[in-house]
Amino acid sequence: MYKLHGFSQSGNTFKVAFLLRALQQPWEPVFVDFMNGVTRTEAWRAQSNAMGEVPVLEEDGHLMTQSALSSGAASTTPSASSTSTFHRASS
Ligand SMILES: N[C@@H](CCC(=O)N[C@@H](CS)C(=O)NCC(=O)O)C(=O)O
Repeated sequence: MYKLHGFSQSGNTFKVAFLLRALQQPWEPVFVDFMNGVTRTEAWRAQSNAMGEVPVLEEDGHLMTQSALSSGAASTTPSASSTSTFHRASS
């Protein structure tokens, strides 16, 4: 199941959540306390997103960033039967 790290006021998080719903993929939200600066910590940059941003989409422990890329990749995925709905930038 996908885990979407972000927060509800984030338009970039919303884009990915919208896509997951549209593709009928099971997912769960993981709240990131953006307003209190979590994404600007060294820990966040080291463990989640070196850019210091949300959203981060997690699948089986693999982290994906950049909402537009995941949306674009999914829109060009030829079949819903693919192993993964999202293409991974690092594989
Ligand atoms: N290109 C990134 C942009 C993500 C982005 O800008 N997210 C905002 C929240 S909606 C953020 O984390 N900004 C970091 C900051 O303002 O410190 C994407 O599409 O995922």
